[in-house]
Formats: sequence, structure tokens, C-alpha cells
Amino acid sequence: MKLNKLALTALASGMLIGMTSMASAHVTSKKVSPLAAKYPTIITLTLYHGPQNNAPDGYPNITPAYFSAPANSQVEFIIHSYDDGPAPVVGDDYKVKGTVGGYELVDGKKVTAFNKNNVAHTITMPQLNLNIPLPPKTANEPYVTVKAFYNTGNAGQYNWQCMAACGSGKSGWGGAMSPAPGKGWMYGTFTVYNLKSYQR
Ligand SMILES: [Cu+2]
Repeated sequence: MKLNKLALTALASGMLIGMTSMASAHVTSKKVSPLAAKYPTIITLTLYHGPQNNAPDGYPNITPAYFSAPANSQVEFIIHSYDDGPAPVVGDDYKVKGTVGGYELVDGKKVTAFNKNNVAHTITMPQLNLNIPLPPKTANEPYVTVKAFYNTGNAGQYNWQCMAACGSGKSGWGGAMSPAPGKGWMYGTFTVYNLKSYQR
């Protein structure tokens, strides 16, 4: 009887641990203080398509390529994309990853994943497990507006890159997507810095 009770307790706590770890596997963003959540840092990015850039081979770019926010704070990304065409996506980067709530807002509508064939570009940061896919704009709008919230963690420099083959050449990985010219087109850096007032 005593053993049974022990066994039951062990089973129950084992189940609890199992449930807890399952739940934490779905946590997509770090927690920040109420103050940080109340006053997000707004990062506004624009995706210009090739003709707008008057660039060689119609290079598209996401600008600014370098942006920053305080550590342990909330960021609101606001992205306007003028591109109207899809590009082949690598792996499962058609899914939204790492944002607060696990979604992004596309023209105000919540989206957690796109059809694999309906992604124009992505802002992907593998080190942060953050992925913000950008769908093509529709014919009815000058640009599509994508918003996403992200809670930063520790200070550091994190690379972002587009994981949709939007560059030139047969593979789509040339031009804006190739290591040369590199950062400034479809690559860049997100700098997370320490700011004392956000550490409370
Ligand atoms: Cu791209």
C-alpha cells in the first residue's frame, strides 16, 4: 500500500514534469517587465523591390539593414513591403517563429504560418529562433504591412538574413542574396544593447 502510494506520487510528479516541459516547448518569446511591454521599441523597416532601388539585376533590399533595441525589452517590428512576388523558402521559414504570441499581423490579421508558396522574403535570425516571413503585397495596396512583437533577451549582435530565394540567377541565391555584396541587401545585424532603465 505504501509502495503503491509512492509509485502513484512518482507517476503523478513525472506526469507533471512531462506536462511542464511540453508547455515550455511552446513558449515562443521571453518574458519582459510590464514597463518594457508597455513601452516597446519600435523598429520600422521597409522592403524595397528592385525597380525602386534602381539596383543591378533588380536587387530588393530590407532597410535599414542594421537596427537595435535594449536587452530584456519589447520590440514592435513594423515592416512595409513593396514586393508583390513570392520566392522559394528554405525549410520551414514560411512559419512565424519566436514572436510574442507566436504570430505576426499582416494588414492587421493574425498569421502564424503562410502557404510555402506565398512568401516573398523573411527576416530570419537563427541565433534568436526568430522568423518573420513577409508575404507578397496584394494588387489592392501599395505595400503590405507586417507587424510583430519580440521580447529581447541578453545583449549581443545577432545576424538576420532573408531565407527566401529572392536574389538573381537560376537559384535565386545570387545578387542581393549572395555573400557579395553581402550585408545591406538581404543580410544585416540586430544589435541588442544594455540599457539600465530597462533592467528593473
Ligand atoms: Cu529576400
